[in-house]
Amino acid sequence: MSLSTTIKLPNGKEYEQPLGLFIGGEYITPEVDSKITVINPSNEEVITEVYAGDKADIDKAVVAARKAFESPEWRGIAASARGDYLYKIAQIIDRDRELIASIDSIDNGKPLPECVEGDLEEAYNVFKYYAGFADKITGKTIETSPEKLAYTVQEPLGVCGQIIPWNYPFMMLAWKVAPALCCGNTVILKPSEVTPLSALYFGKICQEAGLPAGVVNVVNGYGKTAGAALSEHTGVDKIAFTGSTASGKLIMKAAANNLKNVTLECGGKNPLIIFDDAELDQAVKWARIGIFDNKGEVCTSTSRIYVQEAIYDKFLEEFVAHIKDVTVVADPFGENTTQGPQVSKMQYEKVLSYIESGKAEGAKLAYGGAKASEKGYFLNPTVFSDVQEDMKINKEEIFGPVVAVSKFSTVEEVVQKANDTSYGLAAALFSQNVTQCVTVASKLQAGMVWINSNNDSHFGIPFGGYKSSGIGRELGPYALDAYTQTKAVHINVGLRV
Ligand code: TXE
Repeated sequence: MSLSTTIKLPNGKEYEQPLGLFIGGEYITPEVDSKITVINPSNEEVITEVYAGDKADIDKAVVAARKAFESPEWRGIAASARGDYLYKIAQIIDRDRELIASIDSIDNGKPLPECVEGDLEEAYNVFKYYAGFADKITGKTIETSPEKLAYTVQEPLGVCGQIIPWNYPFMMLAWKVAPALCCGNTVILKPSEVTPLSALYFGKICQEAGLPAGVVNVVNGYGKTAGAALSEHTGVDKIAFTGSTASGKLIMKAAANNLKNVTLECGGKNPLIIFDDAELDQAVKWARIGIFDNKGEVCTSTSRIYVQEAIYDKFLEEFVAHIKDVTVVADPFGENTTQGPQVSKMQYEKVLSYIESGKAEGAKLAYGGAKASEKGYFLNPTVFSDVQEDMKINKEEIFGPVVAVSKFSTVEEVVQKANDTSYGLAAALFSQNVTQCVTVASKLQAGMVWINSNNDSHFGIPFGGYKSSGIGRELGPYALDAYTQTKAVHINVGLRV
C-alpha cells in the first residue's frame, strides 16, 4: 500500500489523502504492517485503508516530539513566531475549508453545509484565537519582602499526547492542537480510528505552514494499542482526551505511570429544563438543536428534557411538529440534509438497542423510533415521552438522535432530577423569570449552563465538565492553564546569612 491515495468525493471533488503516520514531519509506514479500513457511513462502502500505529510508532513519535520540543527552531523562537505558525495554519484551513469539511462529511456522515459553517469555521477561529494568545502568556511578580524578588513564568509542559473522538474530527483536533502549540508544547495526536482522514490530512497543512518537523505528529491507531501506549508512555508529559468516561478512566490510570498532567472531556446526560413561563416557540427550536444537531453525537446534547406540567402537552405537540417540519434525514452531501447517518455500525446498533430498551421499559414513543434506510446508518429522530427517571434511556448516554421527555411540577423536584446523574457536563433552561434562571443555574451540577439557548458554545468560553464528565477546561484563556506549568523564581536581593 502506498503512502497516499486519490479519493473522489461525492461532490465530484478529488484530493490526495495521506495514509501513513505523520511522524517527524513526514508520512511513514508503521513498524508493524497494520491497517484500518475506513467506512463511509452513508453507504457502508470502503473509502480507503489507512496505516495503524502501535507502541513502536508511539515510541518513534515521542523521540521526534521531544527533539522538536528542545530544538532551537521551536523552543528557541519568539512567542509571536509561534503565533505566526498558528496563523498560517488558520489561513490554510480557511482556504481549504470546503475540502476538509468534505473529508469529515464522507468519513463521519455529518451534513456538508453544517460542517463547513460549523466545524471548519470553529477550527479556523480556534487557530486564529490561539495565534493571538501566543505572545500574551504572562506570569506574575509576587510581593514578599524587600530582600526578595519573586516572579512566576508559565512554561510549556513538553510533549503532549492528545486523543480525540470521531464526532467532530477536525474541530476536536483544533481544540487540542492550537492551545498546545500556542504555549510552546509539541504534540502527538491520536485521532479516532473511526474517522482518521482529516487528522492525517492535517499533516500536509503542517508541512505547508512550515512547522518544524516533529512539532505535530499524528499517529493513527486503535485506542487499546496506540492510545494506550501514548497514555502510559513515560516520555509524554501530558495527556488530553475527549471520549467516553470509560476510556477516560483507563487513560487516567495509565497516565499515573509518570504522573502526567491530565485533562479529560468525557460523556454527559445533559438536562434541558423548560419552565411554564418559557417562550415556548424558542424552547421548542432550541430543544431540537440541543439533541438532533450532529445526529445527537454531541457530548453536550440535551438528551433529557424536563417540561413543567402546565405546558407539557403543548410542548410535546409543538416539538414533534417542529421536528417533522425541519428534519431531512439523507445523504450528508445533499443540499437540504439536516441529519446524516450515525458514524459507524457500532454506534448505529448501540442507538437502536436504546430505542428498543425505551419501548420495552414502557416509555411512550412520540416520534421516530426506527431505521431511516436499508443501506447506511440512518436513523429517524426519536422522541420518547412520559419517561420515568430510572429508565435506561433517561440514565445512560445514548449519543444518538434519541431524547427522553418527562414532566415536573416544582423547582426543587427538577433540580434534584437534573443532578441525579454521575455526569455533570452541561445543562440548559428556559424561563422568562431571570431570578429563577440564575437561581436554578447556580444549583445545577454542570460545567456549562445555557439560559434561554442551548449548545451554542463559543471558542472564547471555557468548555468542560463536573463530576464524571471530566477534568480541566478547554477553550478560552482557560486552555492555557491546561498546557502550561508554573515556575516560581526567587531572587535574593539583599538577604545575607
Ligand atoms: O469512544 P472511546 P467510542 C461516548 C459515547 C459513545 C461512546 C463510545 O457515549 O457512544 O463514548 O464511543 C481512544 N486508551 N463518546 O468507543 O472509546 C479511541 O481510539 C487510550 C463521547 O468511540 O472513548 C478514540 O480515539 N485511548 C465523546 C477515543 O479514545 C483510547 C465522544 C474515543 O474513543 C482507549 C466519543 C484507551 N484504553 C464518544 N480506548 C465525547 N465526550 O464527546 C479508546 N481510546
